[in-house]
Amino acid sequence: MEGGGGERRVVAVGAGLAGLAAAGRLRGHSSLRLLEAAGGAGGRVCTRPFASGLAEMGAHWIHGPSPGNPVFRLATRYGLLGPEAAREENQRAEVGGHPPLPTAIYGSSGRTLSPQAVSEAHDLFDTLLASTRAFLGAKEPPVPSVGQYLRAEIARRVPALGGGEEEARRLQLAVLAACLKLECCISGTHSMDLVALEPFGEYISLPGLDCTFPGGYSSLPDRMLSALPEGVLLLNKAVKTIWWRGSFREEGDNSARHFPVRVECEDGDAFLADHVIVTVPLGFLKEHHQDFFQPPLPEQKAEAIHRLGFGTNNKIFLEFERPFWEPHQQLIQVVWEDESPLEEPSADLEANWFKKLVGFVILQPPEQHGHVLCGFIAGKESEYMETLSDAEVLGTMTRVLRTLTGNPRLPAPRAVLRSRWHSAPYTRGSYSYVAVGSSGDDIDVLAQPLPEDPEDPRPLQLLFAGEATHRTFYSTTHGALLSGWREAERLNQLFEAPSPAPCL
Ligand code: 6YU
Repeated sequence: MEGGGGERRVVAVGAGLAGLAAAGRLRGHSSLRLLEAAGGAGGRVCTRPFASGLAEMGAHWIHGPSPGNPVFRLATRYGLLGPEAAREENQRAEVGGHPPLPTAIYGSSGRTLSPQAVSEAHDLFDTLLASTRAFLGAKEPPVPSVGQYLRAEIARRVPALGGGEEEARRLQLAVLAACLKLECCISGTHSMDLVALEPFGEYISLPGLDCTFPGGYSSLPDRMLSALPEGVLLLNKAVKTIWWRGSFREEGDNSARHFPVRVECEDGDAFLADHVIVTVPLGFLKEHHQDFFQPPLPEQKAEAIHRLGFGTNNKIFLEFERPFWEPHQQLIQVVWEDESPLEEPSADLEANWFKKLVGFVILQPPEQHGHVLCGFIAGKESEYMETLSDAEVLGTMTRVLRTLTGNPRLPAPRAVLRSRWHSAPYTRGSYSYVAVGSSGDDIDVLAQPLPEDPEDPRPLQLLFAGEATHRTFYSTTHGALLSGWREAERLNQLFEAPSPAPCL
């Protein structure tokens, strides 16, 4: 069956935002199944109860909440956002992905650093980061990675840093090292040395002051799910193998109806389909694509999967009996005063993993959340943290905070909760980035449906969605949502096209 008319069976794999968006947009199919490995929908949008409020284990903010952002539009339509997000001046704010929030900066010597003391380094870092955009389209960027470029520029400016004073210069370098770590969290990578310089400017930051969901980010996938017909979503249905380019018939069906795709699940169930929309994370594809698709993916697609980056960014939530921070503060930034971006960071994960922690978001308002900090940590140190017990993480965080506050008797947090995205078997990390050796073209190759030949009589057997398939909004919820709509529209167009001669 091709083109319009006849039975059209569609299976979508993965019920994150991309899968839910695709399922909600499809028209003209006769049967749709959304298969999800986990026990609930939402994927990397995952709100959990913690303390007296909620904790976002995955996506935290709408990045760039403004009319150009489809997540913002949908959340507004569903009435899921607070009054701040509705304010037009907030929607117009251009912050380039780095919203200015009231911040306390804690140094490892146990003192709080004044904003003036660190502004030189912050301003320099912002300027250098913005200058990376100039390399978009460059045939020969000066160095392969964002990290190498930033460090080379920092090295050139060292003599002038801190007004030439040795101690002040060391502090500026330590702040620059902290800025680099924050950038690792934003890009979801172990090191900015892994992030390609030339395509870095292709990522688009939308205007708007990042906002959160008062009822939890999961309220969005919950609403999207409630709009789907009952029975479409099947939970705890991990897909094991997608057989494509085949000719499969339902058991006991003696009609001439054959399907090109058979989706086989871990539990032995199987679903025959004309089209499968694959929305599993790039981390899962990296680990499993060779067995997950039979026959295996074409070489070009497999290479794109290998080349693109997928790293880890985790959160550590800590609940305190009483706040040790000022009520108006929203962020705590951490500076290890002996660090420099010009020196190799320690490779001893066991001894030093916690130094990769960039700081904490203070969950607001305390009446809703209790006194809760949300720490961010990326890279191998974050993956090492996943292997520790809750008690070990809580103990280390207590020691770190005692050092940073200079208060050896600071009470320990009373509860801890952390994400473990690298260990999650159906995710294997947090989100994608364009790695050295890769480019935006690889994102497009990943998004390309199969079979490749547009004249194939059984077109669009495999379609690919998910955040890692969006060339300018990768790593975000809006990228995921748009990618799902994109693939649904691709099928809708096929279904609406005039039907060629039937060919069974
Ligand atoms: C955003 C934010 N955010 C923090 C953290 C994380 C992410 N993101 P899904 O994985 O959701 O769905 C796939 C499903 O498939 C899943 O349910 C699986 O169980 C299932 N599956 C897998 N295998 C299967 C199988 N075999 N069978 C059946 N099912 C299977 N985004 O907009 N704001 O604040 C953050 C953050 C810790 C982990 C984020 C944020 C990323 C989003 O969460 C993510 O993109 C989407 O939810 C993915 O949806 P999906 O449907 O594609 O996959 C220059 C430059 C810089 C570039 N980066 C800048 C942006 C920074 C990104 N922001 C990150 C920050 C935070 C805090």
